[in-house]
This record gives sequence, C-alpha cells and structure tokens, in this order.
Amino acid sequence: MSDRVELAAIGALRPAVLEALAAEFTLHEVGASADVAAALGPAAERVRGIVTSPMVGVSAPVMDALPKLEIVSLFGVGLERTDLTCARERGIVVTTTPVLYEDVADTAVVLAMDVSRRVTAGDRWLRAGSWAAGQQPASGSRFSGKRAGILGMGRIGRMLAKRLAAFDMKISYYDPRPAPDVDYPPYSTGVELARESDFLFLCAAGGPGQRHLVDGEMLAALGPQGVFVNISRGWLVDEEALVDAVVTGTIGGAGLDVFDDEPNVPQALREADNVVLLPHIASNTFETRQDMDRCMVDNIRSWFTTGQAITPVP
Ligand code: 8YV
Repeated sequence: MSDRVELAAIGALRPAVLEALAAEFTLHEVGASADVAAALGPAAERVRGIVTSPMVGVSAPVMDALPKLEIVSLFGVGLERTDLTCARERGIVVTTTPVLYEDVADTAVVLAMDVSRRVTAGDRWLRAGSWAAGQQPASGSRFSGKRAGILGMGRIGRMLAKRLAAFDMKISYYDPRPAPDVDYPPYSTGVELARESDFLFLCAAGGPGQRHLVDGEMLAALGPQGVFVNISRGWLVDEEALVDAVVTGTIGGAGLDVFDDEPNVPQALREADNVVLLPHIASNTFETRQDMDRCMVDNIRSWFTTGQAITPVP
C-alpha cells in the first residue's frame, strides 16, 4: 500500500482542486449526500483530511467515523454545517478560504443597484420587445445618497460599507457583537435598523439561534420603498415572509444570491418583477475561485508537510 496521505473529497469540487490534490494525495471522492463512512469503506480508517464545501460541511458523526481525521479544508467561509465544537474536542483543524470578501461585497452592491435601478427588469422589458413597441419603461429609484442598513458588521459588512460610502450613502448597522473600530452608527435591533434604512443588507455570518433573523416584522419595518439584499445565507431569512413581502409590496424589492433550500427557489420569487435572483455566485469570479482553489489546497499541503494550516478557524 502507498504511503500517501489519504483524503476524502465530499460533494462536487472544482476539477482544478481535485487534480491538484490527486497529484500529491490519495483522494477518495464521495457524493455530497452519501453516507461518508460507508462510501469510504475500509479507507475510513485511514483518511486524514477532508475537502468539501461549506454548504456540505462536516458533521460530528462524519468526524467520529474517521478516527485519523486531522484537517477539514472548506471551499468557502461558511461554518454552519461544520461541527466546530466536535472538531475542537477532537483536535481537528478546520480551514476556510478567507479570500472572497471583496467579491461578495461587490455582489451586494450589484444586487441593490440592480433592484433599485431596474437593470435586469429593463433588460427583460427590452428583450420582450416593449421598447420597440413604443412603450415607456417604469422608473427605478435612486441608489446614491440613500440610507443603507447593514445587518452584520463583519468583514463583508465592512467592505460593503466602504463601497456604499463611495455612493454617498448614509450607513448604519446592527451587530450583536460590538464593533468599536467602526464609525458608523449602530442600532440596538435589526428592526430599528430596518425602519431607518432604504436598503437593508444581510451580511451576517449566521450562527446557532439565528434562523429567521430577518422575519416579517423586520421586512415590514423596511417598508414599501425598501430594498432587501441577501448575500449571506437563505436560512437566516423567513423565506415565506420574504415572498409575501415582495408580492404584496410590503417591501419595494429584493436582491437575493442565497435561498433557504438551494437550488430550489420559490416560484413566486421567480415570477416577481421587483426581485433579482442569482444562483449563489457572490464569490464566483474567475480570480476569487482561483484564489479559493489555491487556499484550499495550500492548507492541506501545508498541514501535511509542516503541521501548520494557513488559514485555520481560530
Ligand atoms: C461559495 C459560500 O460560493 O463561502 C461560502 O460560505 O457560500 C460561497 O462563497 C461556496 O462555498 C461554494 O460552494
């Protein structure tokens, strides 16, 4: 038997990552929904590293089924499906790819501007022949100078604020953790923030107990001219309440990159003209994907050559 380190790749990963790892390690590819231990068979006893995406994550039962597991390298930054408590108890290092924040912040701006200025709505309207038929397009609403509320003043929230400041926006935020290094005014609840915002951006990382952080009450507080943007996680939003809010005009519109049950997006959202929908691509630029590939592979390589990971979760 070869003395190469054995790894499990769980779920769909980019070919470049799989190729790079397979050149140096023995790689076992396992489907996202598979019983990992069963799929690995006897290799479960030997696997020392896992590579997977945050949307798949690594649960405690999977960690327990791999007695030699040392490192979990995630393709992204979301941690909600990886059991960090179990990892800490077992001394398993978890790494992420903290190289994507700029692109995610850019996408939040794109979505907000698209909804308010009716960019893709205008594109649809033109392609449908309405312009050629002599009709007038509906007016959008101004983006620059408006009030922006940021839910979650972490790394993405901060980068987003920097971008919105360039559009002369009045920025405020809500974050349960204090952000003393941030000059923007904090609100003590998300509902108060929403009430004082024209654009409400969900940038929270999302932890235990934060399911439906954005609910019908918060959307009602945002109001009929307000635009909601989510580049974080779908499960942080009460999606039924969101559908109701965009369909009934409780809010003005929404720009969404993430959904509760991806890739399934409620039909009512797909039909709504005041909504812009993206297939979870906020970090999906050519440059960032390359950086993510490299970061994920480098973490594994570094761990097994030097005993140190490069971007471990603290
Ligand atoms: C990625 C993400 O698109 O970092 C995350 O947690 O959700 C996204 O950046 C995703 O990880 C790709 O699978």
